[in-house]
Amino acid sequence: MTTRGFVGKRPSTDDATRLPPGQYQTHDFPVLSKGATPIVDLATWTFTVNNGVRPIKQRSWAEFDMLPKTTWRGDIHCVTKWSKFDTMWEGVSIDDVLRSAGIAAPTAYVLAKSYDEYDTNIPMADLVGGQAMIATRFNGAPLAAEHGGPARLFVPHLYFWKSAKWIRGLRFTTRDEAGFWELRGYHMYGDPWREQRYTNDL
Ligand SMILES: Nc1nc2c(c(=O)[nH]1)N[C@H]1C(S)=C(S)[C@@H](COP(=O)(O)O)O[C@H]1N2
Ligand SMILES: [Mo]
Repeated sequence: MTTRGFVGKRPSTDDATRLPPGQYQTHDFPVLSKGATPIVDLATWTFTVNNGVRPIKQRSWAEFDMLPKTTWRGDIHCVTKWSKFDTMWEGVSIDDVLRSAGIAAPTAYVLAKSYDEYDTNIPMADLVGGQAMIATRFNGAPLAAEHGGPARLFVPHLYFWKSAKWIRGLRFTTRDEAGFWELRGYHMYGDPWREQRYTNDL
């Protein structure tokens, strides 16, 4: 048997099973933003939960920072085809955000709303049960501004555009309403394992 010099070009079997279809592994942390990084001041930062247009709970940074913290370690997948393994995140789980406010989800869908006017839709079922958090730290340090600091939504089982940076709140909606990228051809759900990149992907 001869080897053909491909050693090191293919991912190891272990890495290959961790890569969703069409993805490659990167060791960088690319920045993808629709515009400039907004200036978000902790002194005036608020996190608001809305039922439709009606605010039902608002927190300052000081209030938010007192909520119990959770950590998550694993892989993230961007629709532009990079995946990054073994990332570490810390923040407040959506379960704790709601529980501490005494809120039971009034509808089945959420629009995550951001300070740069970005938004993205996620079913409520994908935000609970420890699947998502409002992340404030990445790999042991405060989340950098270009990656969404001071706080971003983090939903690692969906493509990374669902993890809204510079989050300012969650809006419960009765229907599954398209957000910024979903209105521009991207998939309403965005499961990397089913390769749901674009609107008409099954
Ligand atoms: N508020 C906001 N959130 C956002 C975006 C954005 O432009 N604004 N871009 C999305 C996209 S398309 C991706 S792939 C990820 C990129 O996150 P990163 O810059 O930390 O890699 O953030 C998502 N969240
Ligand atoms: Mo993206």
